[in-house]
Amino acid sequence: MKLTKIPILCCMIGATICNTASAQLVIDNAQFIIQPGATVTVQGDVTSNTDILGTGILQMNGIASQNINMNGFAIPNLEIKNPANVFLTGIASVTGDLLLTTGQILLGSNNLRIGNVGTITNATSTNFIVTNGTGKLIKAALSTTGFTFPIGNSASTYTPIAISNNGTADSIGVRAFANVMAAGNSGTPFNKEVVNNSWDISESVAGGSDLSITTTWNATDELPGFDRTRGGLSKYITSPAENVGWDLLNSQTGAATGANPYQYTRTGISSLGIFAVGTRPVLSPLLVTPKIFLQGAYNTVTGLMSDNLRTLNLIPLTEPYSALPGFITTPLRGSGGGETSASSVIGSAAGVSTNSSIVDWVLAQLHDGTTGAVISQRAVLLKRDGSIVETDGVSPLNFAGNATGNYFVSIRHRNHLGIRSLNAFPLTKVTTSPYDFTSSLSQVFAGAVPNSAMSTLGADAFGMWGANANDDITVKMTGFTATTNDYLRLLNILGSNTASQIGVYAKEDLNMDGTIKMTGFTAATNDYLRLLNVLGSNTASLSQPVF
Ligand SMILES: [Ca+2]
Ligand SMILES: [Ca+2]
Ligand SMILES: [Ca+2]
Repeated sequence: MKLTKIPILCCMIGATICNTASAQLVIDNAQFIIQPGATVTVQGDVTSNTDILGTGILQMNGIASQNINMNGFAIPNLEIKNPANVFLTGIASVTGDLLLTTGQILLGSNNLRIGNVGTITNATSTNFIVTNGTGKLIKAALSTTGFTFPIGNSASTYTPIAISNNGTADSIGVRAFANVMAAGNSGTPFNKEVVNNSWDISESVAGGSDLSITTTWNATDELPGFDRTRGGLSKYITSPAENVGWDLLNSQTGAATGANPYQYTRTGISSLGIFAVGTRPVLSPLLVTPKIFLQGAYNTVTGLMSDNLRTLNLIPLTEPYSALPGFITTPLRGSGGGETSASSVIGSAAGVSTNSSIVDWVLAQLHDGTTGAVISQRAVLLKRDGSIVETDGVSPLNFAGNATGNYFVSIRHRNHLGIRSLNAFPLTKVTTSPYDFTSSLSQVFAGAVPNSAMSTLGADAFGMWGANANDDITVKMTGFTATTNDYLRLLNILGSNTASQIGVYAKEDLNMDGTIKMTGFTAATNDYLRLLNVLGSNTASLSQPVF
């Protein structure tokens, strides 16, 4: 049927059906009116260069796939009833209702606009709008009433998003696309710990929006490691430069609602862009590069620490602190416990020793800059030159999920006394802040203990006191039990002072060479002599300040 340049009243009031079986409906500058109550059924393609008038229904009812090219013009009501799906080949709008009876609409590069009072009904996990290109589903005049965008990034991935707007009503457009990428709409896709979908949300008139957004996904959309008990909905910020990146804070994370599908809701959104659901990868970064030395592994000649545990393949691939008393005792949102690395980073597979080779795991803690309370913690890696890095052995330590601000930072190690920065200092999101604990005793909090908070390892080199074998915060050789006396702890683990344990990753290995023994002529081989050297005498003691 081709209508050209003459007003035609097709389908009068009533139930009259205008059936264009298998043929195309082409409207070329004609006045085409579908009267109230009428349905125009089309089994071929629809092409128009003008609005379809009236308030009846245009029904796409083919058995093979159909195309709609409205060239930007409007359809009063549209019904999709085609299991082979309908493709949008030009921009279109629906002023009334879009009824999804059977099948999907694939937008490709074209926007589909739902008018001011328009609706979409009967969307399901199989009947929805596929945003398989740059085209968006747009709702005009979106206000407090709210609107659910029944979209998915493929025919089999249904990730609808519901939006209401407490701000100035505006046309809001959304598309879903596969993957969550490091830079929002570009960069490396994350391969774990996210729902594998992003939502790109935009407004017609910049500013004035105050959105509440609820994203929905299925368990099959979740990548390994995603924890829906402590995730959230994150936005990728593109400006200002110092704030670029995913913005989710630990305080905004929690348990998802629903039971497959699941949902997260976030309110008060005034700046639109790309949103994603996840855990650590989409948390707001907070970067710091501490530098510390461990007395037990420090070589006064080279000024580096030994990486014997790495070359002997003794460093566990999962952090040790969760299994030790007194370290990770309180679960904190978004961080702390269960960090893993790879043998290519912390094993002999990493190759010959360099200044950047990994010495051991340390536990880093972030403290509130006012109260000093621990608010985040993370097990990370220590390099031979003293710098502390992420579990990949390269990236700056990331206390993800904490906002830019002033914080104290402390470092703990399984057989050394912990240290904390003397003052709170500024940490930011994009640029890492160095903090060199090794340069001066005045870098660390001294507390009320009689000893210095760090050991003097050499000229201008200070490090964490070593030789703490027994899970407490003192180093001493006095006391009647192994729980207070580090010497007795050493003796107890060996059974006798001539026994040894070889190839171990243990707190009692005070010189961090992979062996526990009390024989040998120097502190480099004899853990007892290491203890004695740290203390200076067998009646001395050292304590860690309380922080
Ligand atoms: Ca706006
Ligand atoms: Ca001790
Ligand atoms: Ca040893």
